[in-house]
Amino acid sequence: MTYTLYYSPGAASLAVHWMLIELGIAFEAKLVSIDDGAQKSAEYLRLNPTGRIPTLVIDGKPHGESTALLMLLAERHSEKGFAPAPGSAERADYVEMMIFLANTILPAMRDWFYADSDGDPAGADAVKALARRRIEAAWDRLDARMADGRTHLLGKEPGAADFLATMLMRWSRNMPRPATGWKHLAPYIHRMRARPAFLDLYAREGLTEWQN
Ligand SMILES: N[C@@H](CCC(=O)N[C@@H](CS)C(=O)NCC(=O)O)C(=O)O
Repeated sequence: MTYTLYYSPGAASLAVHWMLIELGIAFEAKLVSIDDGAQKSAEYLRLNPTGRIPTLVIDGKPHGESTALLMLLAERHSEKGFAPAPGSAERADYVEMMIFLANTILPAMRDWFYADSDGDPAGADAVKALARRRIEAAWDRLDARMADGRTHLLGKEPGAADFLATMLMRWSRNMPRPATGWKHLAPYIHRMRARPAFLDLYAREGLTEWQN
């Protein structure tokens, strides 16, 4: 199995980069700097016509969508236990959580950060206000889930859902109400950020903000 990740520091590639490190498998990481607009280069668009990060080339074939990539990696390296096995009692919870993160929080985050450029700048404030409401409601929902004392979103063990959720929580760090302000999310975030692979990820991506 061969993997090449096209990433930009802190972008939606972060969860995939993190999980590749957690898996302890060989992969190549290629920087496509959003700050430099490299995601719109002809070379990158050939791999990912959406011009968005990430792309993961799996055995020679490029694929996008961070959530799908996490689910694929969990499936291809199932021995690591980053997703409950198909048919297991825990699988439904996992699928529901991944779709919630991908379908509710990711698009709201996109609206929060890209309202001006994806849409009409004149309506951006309204788009951002709705996005903020959706994101904060999502933190409420995840906080309520963690209130039973579980250490990770699906129970005791970390997995694909945690890498994705933590990345999304990180993106809220400069929002009016960052995820770290929720009672049960704060210790969860602290736990996820203490993982050696998270520190390794930060070193590889040159990130400094939002550490324990
Ligand atoms: N649904 C996609 C979202 C990808 C996305 O919006 N990536 C952002 C970075 S977080 C991006 O490429 N932004 C640059 C741009 O849109 O030009 C995923 O989860 O992979």
